[in-house]
Amino acid sequence: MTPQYLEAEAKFRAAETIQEKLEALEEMMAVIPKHKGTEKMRADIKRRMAKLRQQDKSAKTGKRGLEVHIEKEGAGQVVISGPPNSGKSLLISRLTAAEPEVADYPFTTRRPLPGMMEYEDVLVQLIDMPPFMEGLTEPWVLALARNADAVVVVLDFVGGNILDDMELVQKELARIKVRLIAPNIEPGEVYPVGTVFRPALIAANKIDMPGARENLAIFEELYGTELPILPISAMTGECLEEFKTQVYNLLGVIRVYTKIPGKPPDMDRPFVLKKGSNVADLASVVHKEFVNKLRFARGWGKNKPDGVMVGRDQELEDKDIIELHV
Ligand SMILES: Nc1nc2c(ncn2[C@@H]2O[C@H](COP(=O)(O)OP(=O)(O)O)[C@@H](O)[C@H]2O)c(=O)[nH]1
Ligand SMILES: [Mg+2]
Repeated sequence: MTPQYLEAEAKFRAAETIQEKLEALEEMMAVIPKHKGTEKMRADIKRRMAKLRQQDKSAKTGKRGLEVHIEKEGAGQVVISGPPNSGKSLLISRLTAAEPEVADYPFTTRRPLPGMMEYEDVLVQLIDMPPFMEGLTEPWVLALARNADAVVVVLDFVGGNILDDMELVQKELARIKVRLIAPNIEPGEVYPVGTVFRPALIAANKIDMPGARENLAIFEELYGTELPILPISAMTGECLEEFKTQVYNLLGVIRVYTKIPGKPPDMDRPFVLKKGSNVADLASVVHKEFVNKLRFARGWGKNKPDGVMVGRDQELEDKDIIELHV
């Protein structure tokens, strides 16, 4: 390849916006030697140009440019959202095996990156997200938040302007009628038709830095009654165990262990059910045919003294052990 081509290619790699990428690709196309040996590469450049033009067009017409859907896994899906540079990626890299890029300049994360967080004996899916930006948050980023089971808002309590940042997150979500609420409460006010409510936690990040605690006090005064706020440090690991617990609690799920009569319970693999589920709900996830064939059940756990007989309608609690008799 000629030096001109390599230079254009380097420009492409460094390009940040669709426009810059397109310009670099055009330059690559212009300087690439045109012979049989580069046929494939030229086709590839053309394909990339077409794709970027398409994205550009959809962005301008306000259509959804890119559709991103992430299959839910584990006990629930939680998006890690917030303004640029607040520490989302560092947090994910601490809690999961995912290895997102962490850097002290904004916009390092351009694609959502899921990772699984271990909490006791279950896994919770966390998604590292591109940042929210005033009026510019990509529609698919907002759609992911709408589709998730819960939302964590990571704010930088040192370098960020926390009040503006929080307002920005709420404003962006309001564009697609998503409203953040504390877990386990019923929305009180009247909201626009079609509003969906997502349980949320505010992670007051960078609490290891001087000044962060003072900002936390101010922030708590304004948002403390609306949403749970947990000071953490993705850097030092401070309060990350508590973070895991609170994230799990956002999901509104319970774990139930099953037991075969005469055998010890299977404590390795709980069934994860929505809070409020009953014995019949458990039976249906254990086996399709169990719901109808269920004769009776025995339960161990909270509100269930050792091996008490429970009916199909008996509500289940986190960590119950249930023996299904079919
Ligand atoms: N002191 C301190 N720095 C942090 C903390 N969390 C993240 N950072 C730094 O903040 C910058 C942005 O982090 P990153 O995870 O890339 O932010 P993102 O844009 O929200 O994904 C990096 O330089 C991180 O090292 C923290 O808890 N304390
Ligand atoms: Mg990031």
